[in-house]
Amino acid sequence: MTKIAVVPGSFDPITNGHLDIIERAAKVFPEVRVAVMNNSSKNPLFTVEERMDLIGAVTSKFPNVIIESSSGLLIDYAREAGASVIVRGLRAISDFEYEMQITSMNRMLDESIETFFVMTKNQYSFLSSSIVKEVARYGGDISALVPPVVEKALREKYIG
Ligand code: COD
Repeated sequence: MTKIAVVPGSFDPITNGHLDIIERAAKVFPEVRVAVMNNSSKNPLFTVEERMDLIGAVTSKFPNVIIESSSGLLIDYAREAGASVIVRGLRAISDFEYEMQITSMNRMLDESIETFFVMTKNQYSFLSSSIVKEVARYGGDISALVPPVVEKALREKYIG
């Protein structure tokens, strides 16, 4: 029986698109673990702790959402968490190739853990943490793209 689902990502920082996926997962699965993966190939703006705090602040209304972090393989984290499902968001066709690659690799490593895909709301289909950081860096309006607490954190990073 499916009880625990993992929503993994970099979340650097969490956007309304991420939040949409987490909310949908929280409606379907009894327990959702949002896993901040410390992905060494990226150079993050926020520390893992900062990213976890921001996710915690914007998901506090969901009692079944737990925030954790891992610096290892996603599949090992999921297995240790006792999860049977990994939930990923899909925005556009361009996400497909990357998602297929990591899903196939994860399945090869442990075929007992399924990956489910959730399609984002149309208004978030262009949204990514990178694009939000780019707009914030140059002082653009990001209020429709991220929760207010994330907007404030981005302003503090870029403006001080
Ligand atoms: N709407 C809907 N979903 C969205 C949106 C949006 N606007 N923006 C992002 N998402 C989804 C993404 O599709 C993804 O499912 C999730 O939200 C997180 O997105 P990101 O960009 O924060 O995180 P990613 O995609 O960079 O995360 C990649 C991982 C860190 C999960 C991956 O690299 C990983 O598992 N790393 C650990 C090492 C490992 O196990 N690698 C896999 C073996 S190949």
